[in-house]
Amino acid sequence: MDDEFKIRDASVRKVLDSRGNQTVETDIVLPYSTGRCSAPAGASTGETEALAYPAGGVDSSVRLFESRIKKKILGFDALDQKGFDRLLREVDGTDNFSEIGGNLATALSVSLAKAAANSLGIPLYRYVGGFLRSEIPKPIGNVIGGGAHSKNGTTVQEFMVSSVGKTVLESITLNSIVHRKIGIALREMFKDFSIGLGDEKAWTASIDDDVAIDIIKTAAHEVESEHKVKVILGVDFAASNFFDGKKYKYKENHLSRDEQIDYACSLVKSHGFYFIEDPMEEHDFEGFAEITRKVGSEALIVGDDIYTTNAKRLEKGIKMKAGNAVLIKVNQIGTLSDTWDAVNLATSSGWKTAISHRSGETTDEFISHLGVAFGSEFIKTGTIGGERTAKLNELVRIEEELRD
Ligand code: 2PG
Ligand code: MG
Repeated sequence: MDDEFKIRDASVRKVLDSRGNQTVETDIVLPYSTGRCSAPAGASTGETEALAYPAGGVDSSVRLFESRIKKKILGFDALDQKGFDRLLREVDGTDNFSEIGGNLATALSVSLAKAAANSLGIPLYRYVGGFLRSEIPKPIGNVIGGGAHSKNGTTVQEFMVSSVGKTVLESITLNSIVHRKIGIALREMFKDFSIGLGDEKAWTASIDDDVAIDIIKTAAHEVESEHKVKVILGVDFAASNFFDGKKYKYKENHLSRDEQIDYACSLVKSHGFYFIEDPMEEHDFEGFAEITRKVGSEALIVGDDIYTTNAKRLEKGIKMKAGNAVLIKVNQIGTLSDTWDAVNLATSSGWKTAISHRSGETTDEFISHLGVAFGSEFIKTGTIGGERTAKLNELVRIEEELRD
């Protein structure tokens, strides 16, 4: 091994995420470069995702890093990403990182890749994805919602838009114009009362989901006709959060499983939605399969909580045709190599991938690079707010580089 890639130092610190909660940030230091990554946090988490922190919280992760991890990784070859990720799994010893914390594993794993890329003098998307990658994922952002991301909002967690501009800058600008229009419409309805912003800076108001559907369609159509672009509509039901074991409980209606399937299909058939995430609770593979059979030829049926970026779970879903796309979040599984395995399996099986932020974010922009490296169809990362625009603006820079 070249000494140039030997880990010379490694450290962890506590920083804040966008909800004001502490999270971990790690530095991996090589002789001529450093890689730094801070981990995000979910609010609506899948049952099978990596545990963000061990029982003692962020402090436990920090202590474990100092006492058990640091000495093992010093001197390690930064080009051996798989070996490094395997080492993290060995030190942890569980299958969901409940010992050292999935967020510490995520931060270390991505820091290592960044350090190696920096030493080689290439951007992260090239290091992970190779030199032939040239597509930027379509940015899709949450503009109105509720669920676990805000009290008093819609039952459905996220209503999203993806404007298809000629450049990333045009697309993200138009997404934010849809966001602004929705704010104006809601203010009009509520005369300035009872509206606010959720964790991802999407609008939140005490309205029924069907009203939200009308509002987003109106705003999107206005932008389509004013700017002559297509605006793709998306939704993340995050359905596990309002399934009580028997019914899908909306504010007014309580839907049976079959009614929920029909409702999800109606968003595609009657309202033109294309991106349909987690329409059923996370154990209902068969429900996902039924929706895919019914509308999968005209829409993406995207699994998030059901797959948790886990290749094993995804294998089952692919066999059952329970979806045709998967949401990708590194800290659901804990390492870059495991994320790569899930992406590879999805892509080689003809499924699309959508790289995603978490509702609690930092300003780290690694998902913008990974979205390009993975050849993702979409990148889900909000429309406004510093921790969201950090990623969107990085896409603008990457597009500029790819063009040059
Ligand atoms: C989701 C994500 C991101 P969270 O459900 O897709 O929008 O939310 O990070 O809270 O899991
Ligand atoms: Mg989701």
